[in-house]
Amino acid sequence: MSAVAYEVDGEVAVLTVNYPPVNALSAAVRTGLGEGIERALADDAVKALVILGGGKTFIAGADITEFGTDKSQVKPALKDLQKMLETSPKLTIAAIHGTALGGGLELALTCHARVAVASAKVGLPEVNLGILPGAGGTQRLPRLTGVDVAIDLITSGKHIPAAKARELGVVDAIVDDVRSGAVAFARESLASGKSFVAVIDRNEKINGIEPSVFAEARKTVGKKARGKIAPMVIIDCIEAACTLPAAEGLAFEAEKFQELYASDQRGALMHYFFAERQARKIPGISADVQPRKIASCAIIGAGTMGGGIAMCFANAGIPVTLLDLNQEALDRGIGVVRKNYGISVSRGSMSQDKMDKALSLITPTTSYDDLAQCDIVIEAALERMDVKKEIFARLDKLMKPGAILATNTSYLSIDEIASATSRPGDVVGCHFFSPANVMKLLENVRSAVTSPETIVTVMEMGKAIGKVPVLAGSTEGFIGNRMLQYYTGEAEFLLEQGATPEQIDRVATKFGMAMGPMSMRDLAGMDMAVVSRKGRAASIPAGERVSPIVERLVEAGRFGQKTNKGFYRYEGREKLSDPETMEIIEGVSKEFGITRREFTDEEVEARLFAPLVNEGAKEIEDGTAIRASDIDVAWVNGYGFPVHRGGPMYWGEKYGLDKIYQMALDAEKRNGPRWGPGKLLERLAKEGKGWKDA
Ligand code: TC6
Repeated sequence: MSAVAYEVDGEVAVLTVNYPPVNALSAAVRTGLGEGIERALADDAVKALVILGGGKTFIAGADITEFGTDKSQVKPALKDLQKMLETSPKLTIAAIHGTALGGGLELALTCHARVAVASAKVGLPEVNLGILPGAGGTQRLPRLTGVDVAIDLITSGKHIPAAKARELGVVDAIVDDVRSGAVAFARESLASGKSFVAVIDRNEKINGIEPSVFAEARKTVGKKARGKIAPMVIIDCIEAACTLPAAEGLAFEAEKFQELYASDQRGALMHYFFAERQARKIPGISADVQPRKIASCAIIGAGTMGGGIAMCFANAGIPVTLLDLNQEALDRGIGVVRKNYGISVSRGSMSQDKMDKALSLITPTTSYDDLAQCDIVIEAALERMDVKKEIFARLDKLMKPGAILATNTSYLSIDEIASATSRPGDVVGCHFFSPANVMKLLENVRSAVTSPETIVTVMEMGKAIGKVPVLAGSTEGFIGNRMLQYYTGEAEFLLEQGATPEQIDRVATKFGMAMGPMSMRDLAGMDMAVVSRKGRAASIPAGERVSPIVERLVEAGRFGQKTNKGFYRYEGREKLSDPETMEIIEGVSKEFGITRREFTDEEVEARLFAPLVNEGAKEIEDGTAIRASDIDVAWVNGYGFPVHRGGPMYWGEKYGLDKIYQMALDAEKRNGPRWGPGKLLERLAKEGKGWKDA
């Protein structure tokens, strides 16, 4: 059966793409569309043709699963279809519902007109895959929207709603019903004799653009891109649209597309795209297991974390009851939530209306009784096992049957917390990252007895509240924080051996990390690190080294940004090097008889990230992480790991698991047993294999 259905409705041929899940432009779809367009053009009774998507959506882009395969070479190519549509003597109309993305929108841009239902969204998100809209997107979109808007849309990959698309001229009309609306639009256009100019021939909005527009864009976009190459190349293409004749602009774009397609970043970003979707699939849980409904949520603790979590649910339209036992703390918590929403409104990223609606969904309370009927309760109280167990014993008695009992702990055992209840199958970790209303990662943590239904529910819930959920097992620190200690730990060992805070941070940010490890410590507060390290001291085996640099800085009153000095000295927002820090670091080197030496940036980079990979491999080995790509998803969304590097495990495999293994052996000698390689890494390194063989 063809992937494209062909029907004739009076004078209008209707081509419906039926290729679930997202009607991507696979070989089958391109073949079906090619045949359908030819048939419509050959039929004298047909005067116009409409292209629409069957099921949930219009065409969501090129078929990424066919990239690099023989199928991607099957004719007609997308460009052949576009040529047929753009030069068709009969009227061609794209009828959009769901999403028209990437190649899907580019196909629509070669139709003579586009109509959309109000709920539809359009966008050119190729940048998120490390490529650019290589089917004319960078040449046609600016001709409709103007240059500034096109730069914003294509370099960010954002999806815009139909009303906005209409305002920008991307869509010609909003219709109530996608099919009948498009057919009616076609009939009216035929009846009125209205003529449409092909988008590629419209030059009013791209004429006379000053070069300074692109120079400015390169500055702004460059800052956000943090090492990603595609956004910058996209600006080059849009500039070409404004400076070259159309055919040459299209050729320039095609050449740049090929360059990006061949880049390592494209490989990494496509890995990440599939990794994020794979992370939602939990082996061993049957597809018959249905999630429970989460229509209300309770949160215990109105501190920074609890307030942030409340915002996530309220933003998704789910009512939240926020509990704190102390009225003053509750008022303060709600005040912070209100202030955070206020900032979003003042920045224009949220409307006042939306803020009011979100706030109205958050009900503060000091009474546990108000929580009983909620579908999920998330505890975000003090990070102490005795406190958590007491709360969970209470929740066990209080909450309605079937409620999910979740804890936001960042490292405590879910099994032990669950043991305080009579329904351990309903107990799970929902570890949000600070600030919870901003950070995308939701690390869901199962105990040995968390029920499949509970797991499926929190994974679905994560997606519903706009998070990227990853499932972890309950070992200390779960996936992310368990690895983090080796990253920050190695950074401190590098300091002892001769690197400087400035060099380490520079290498990390050049690599693409949102922030270097030393600046991160200063931001989080080193006094906190000292407390947490004391708490974990018992789990550190004898003979293992922990650098005392952080403790020494704290002893010298250098807590971080809050005391205006930590690894750096701060004057207002300015971060400055401080010789006193170096004296402290050099003092530690001397005390431990470590000869300081210079490090190349390459050495620092490898030393910083290799321990993450080593610990990640151990997490796969002991079941804390289901697969290597889940670790990548966690690190990209929770720890600022650059997505265009694919995540630490992807990076590690590219760098060489054999080298990571050798580095772990060296680290074991220097720092102690926990730094050594596990069995899995050893096997993969010795057999020359990768994570898929784990
Ligand atoms: C392009 O067009 C380049 C053009 C240049 C010229 C050549 N192909 O995200 P979901 C699968 S590049 C193949 O969970 P949602 C996805 O893997 C492309 N498969 O659903 C998943 O499969 P699974 C530009 C695709 O409802 C399933 O669909 N376009 C594609 O939350 C459901 O996905 C994009 O970058 C695809 N293009 O969101 C759009 N897209 O079930 C990328 C999705 O086996 N896609 N799948 O795991 C999206 O942003 C979202 O998928 C969505 C639907 C908004 C379309």
